[in-house]
Amino acid sequence: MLNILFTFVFIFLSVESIPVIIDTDIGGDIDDSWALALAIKSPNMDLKLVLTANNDTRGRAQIVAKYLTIVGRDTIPIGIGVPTQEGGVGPLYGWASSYDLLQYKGGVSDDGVGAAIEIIRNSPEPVTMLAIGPMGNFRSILNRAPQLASKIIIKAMSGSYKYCYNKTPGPCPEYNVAANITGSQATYAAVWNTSLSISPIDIGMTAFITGENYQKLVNATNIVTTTLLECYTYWSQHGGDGNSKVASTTLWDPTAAYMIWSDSSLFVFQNVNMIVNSAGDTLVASNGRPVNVATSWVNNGEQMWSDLVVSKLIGS
Ligand SMILES: [Ca+2]
Repeated sequence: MLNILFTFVFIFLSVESIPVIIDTDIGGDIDDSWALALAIKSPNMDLKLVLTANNDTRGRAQIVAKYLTIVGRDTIPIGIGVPTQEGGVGPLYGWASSYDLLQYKGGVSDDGVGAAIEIIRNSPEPVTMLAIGPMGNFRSILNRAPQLASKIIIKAMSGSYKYCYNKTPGPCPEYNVAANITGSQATYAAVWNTSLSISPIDIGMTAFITGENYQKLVNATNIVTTTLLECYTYWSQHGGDGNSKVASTTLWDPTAAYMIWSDSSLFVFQNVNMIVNSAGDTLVASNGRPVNVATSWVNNGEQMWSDLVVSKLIGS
């Protein structure tokens, strides 16, 4: 009887969902939109907040709000993160520029970092943050509520390990790190609930969906995926890249989302100590904090990952 009870409890716990905050610079590259769609399609990710990062964070929130409204997930709160530098949103902004944030049902917090802090403080369990933009909001959380770091788990698209862009030998300043070096330095140096997990350039540079697999997405009829492809088409025609009829662009950010919705078995990990130097390089260094680095794919991992992403996105 006790065994049956334990089995029941185990099954119950294993399907329990993970509280997640997405920290995104959606609107610049289209891969954030893919990560958001995948998060919505992942029942084990309990989305507590979508927090926008870098540059015009209010404009980015308009994109999130329009997307979540169309796909019927407009009960998820949105937080406007710390704006940085001069600079706009990127090629996707026009798609949502007329969206009125006051209309958003789930509520938009002008102090997005404050909203994140409240959610983490009130959560009975650690909160996982999907970090897919420059890390200014993380630095702000550390400044405003340093005691909460022990309740935060971070899965990030960040850094460069052995390879830089175009498979040139690395490391080098990866975009998210280089766009906010002090934010990344603070994030890599902090003591979180568990070691920072990163999916660096080494992984993302070969993450694509092409061929027959991509055509399954073109033919998909569910609103999450049709709206994602609508965004991709708009983005590619307004200064972005790629051809939304043929293939995805490089799916950097969804590789970090994969570390939350799956067991990460398609990645080979190494635990190393890392620092972020003043140029934005992510360097192995004995005085760094431990980082769980996805260093490479398992054999045929990219193809299996593409299959997984597609099956998620064509599901009802
Ligand atoms: Ca991003």
